[in-house]
Amino acid sequence: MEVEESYIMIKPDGVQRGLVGEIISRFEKKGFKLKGLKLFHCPKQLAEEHYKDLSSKPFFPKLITYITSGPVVCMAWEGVGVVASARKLIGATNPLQAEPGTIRGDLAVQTGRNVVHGSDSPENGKREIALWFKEGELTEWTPVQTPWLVE
Ligand code: YYY
Ligand code: MG
Repeated sequence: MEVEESYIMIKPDGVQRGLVGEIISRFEKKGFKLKGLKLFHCPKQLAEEHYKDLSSKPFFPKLITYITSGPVVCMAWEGVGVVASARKLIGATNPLQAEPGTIRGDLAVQTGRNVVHGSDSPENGKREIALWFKEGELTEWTPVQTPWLVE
């Protein structure tokens, strides 16, 4: 398995509902490395670029209104297999179908308020991190726990 990067974002409902610490903690405890973190109220243009693959969907306008309705928490996480693993930690798109123990399964009820985003491929992880973070906003570092997580 490769070291990959995933763009994880706590959506405006997660921020407003006070779930920031809870959500960050799940990725931290799993053992991934945080490389970038900021609170950010995103402009419509950026939200549209981020979700451009969904621009023809009927829910697209509502999705853009939701994502731009308040600050989000933008994160870049790195680790072996982080993209697929983060998607498992997040759970199914529809929170009512998400397994208990996942973020959406435990903390949300509606697809249109599903509290968190996670990249769906390593390529999109890179693309989304480059989209949401400016040069100098990402930090390279070695957590002391690394040798206790990776052989
Ligand atoms: O990757 P994931 O977030 O699980 O789902 P996507 O199919 O990429 O859709 C992105 C985003 O769009 C989803 O998290 C909520 C919203 N959405 C919606 O509001 N209604 C749908 N029927 C499908 C998706
Ligand atoms: Mg997606």
